[in-house]
Amino acid sequence: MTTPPTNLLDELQSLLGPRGFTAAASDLAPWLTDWRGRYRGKTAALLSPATTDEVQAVVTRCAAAGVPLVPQGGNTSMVGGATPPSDGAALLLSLRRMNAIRSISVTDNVLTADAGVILAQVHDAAAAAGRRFPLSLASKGSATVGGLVSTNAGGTQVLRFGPMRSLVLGIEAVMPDGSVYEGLSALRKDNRGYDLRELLIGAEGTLGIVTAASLRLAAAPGSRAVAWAGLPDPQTALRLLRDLERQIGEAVESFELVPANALGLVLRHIDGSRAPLSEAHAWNVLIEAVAPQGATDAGEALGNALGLALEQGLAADAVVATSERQAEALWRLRESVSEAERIEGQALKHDISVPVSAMPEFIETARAAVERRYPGARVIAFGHLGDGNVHFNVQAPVESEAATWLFETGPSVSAFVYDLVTAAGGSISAEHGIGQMKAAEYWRTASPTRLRVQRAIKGALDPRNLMNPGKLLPDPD
Ligand code: 2HG
Ligand code: ZN
Repeated sequence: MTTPPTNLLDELQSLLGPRGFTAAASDLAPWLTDWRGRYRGKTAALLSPATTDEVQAVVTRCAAAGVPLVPQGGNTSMVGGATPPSDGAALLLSLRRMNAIRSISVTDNVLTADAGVILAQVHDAAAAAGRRFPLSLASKGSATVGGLVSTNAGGTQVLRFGPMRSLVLGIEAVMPDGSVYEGLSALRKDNRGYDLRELLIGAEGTLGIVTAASLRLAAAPGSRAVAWAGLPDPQTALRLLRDLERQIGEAVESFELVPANALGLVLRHIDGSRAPLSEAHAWNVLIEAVAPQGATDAGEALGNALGLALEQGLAADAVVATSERQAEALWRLRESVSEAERIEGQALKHDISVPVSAMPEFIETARAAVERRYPGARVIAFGHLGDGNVHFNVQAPVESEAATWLFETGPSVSAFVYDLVTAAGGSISAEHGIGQMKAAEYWRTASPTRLRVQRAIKGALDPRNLMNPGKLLPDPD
């Protein structure tokens, strides 16, 4: 692979102007490394088009020159999905300047946003229109619409509303040949054969550049309540979830599992965090319940339901936040787990899923198996229990040199975890995608038919492998 030719760079520079083109090392640096600091890439220039027409012009010119593009949004990928390859052959294509909310229709319940719009901006715009966009995650202040679509992001409200795939009604994208797929849509029903929208969601930028999306909105909530409960094990946690759903149904929107070791990291590393319950518990759950407008206050409903659950021994202790500030503080404990883990030291991340019913036992048996086979390894399994998805992260033994352990032992630990997941009928990527981090393990564990069909799709749409090379699928030989 060679670096992009100078005449192409000159052409792109005059096309995009000073705000849309930079080759200065200091401008490039922040975007060449992922959030976790695990991958470092190289590129000759950062391209920041401001419109779909400009993206189209960039893709067309790069396709003609045979130069690959790596699309990037908020750069919060957990799997090195938005980091350019280290050979410097690809150009980095940032969508962050495309940051307009194009339209909102409260009648259609649809918000259409450019790819570079940040999730928090979508939340605010939906709220200002008396609606809400029901997908949230810890990186909501930086994750962009394009990245959320391209990774089929999940987050903490999947329990009720599903991941991005359930919330994207339409997509506009520039395809690898430079044509524009004008698929923005308010349609709830559209059965015209193969669905390009479904293909582009979760494609990790390997089939085209998402430039905008039409997002489904939900009714604004009447009230919300956030609670924290302590309990002995994941089995009890799942029983508690099902009991709360029996009592207050769909009001339960989030049910997040936090083990004592994850909470411990947050309390140690995150300023201003305080233990929510008077005693420590082996496991905790954060619960959010939302009531529609005109219904009983969510706090009252959740408080009563938790009271009955406590009487049945489905939790050892629980507290319901009595103010928005307390509710935010509880959420902050949960949403800071990644950051606290990062401060503690690099971890091996495995965002895995198994059927919900199997998850409690999986967590305990897999944890015991990993700790037996890799003495001193610290398993931190937290997250979206109600979706059958936890982050089964593994930190190096305290006494080890973490970087060396991760380098030498990490691949074997990950393969071990993925074999357990595969044997349990699960997925090695429930949320974060494959990126570059999991590519080899994905090819190792996926069925031949699945890989063959995925490669055929890639080959049909991007035969020269110019869209985010090195991610998701193996580079053609
Ligand atoms: C979460 O659920 C994110 O907080 C990040 O998906 C998980 O850091 C992780 O492993
Ligand atoms: Zn997650």
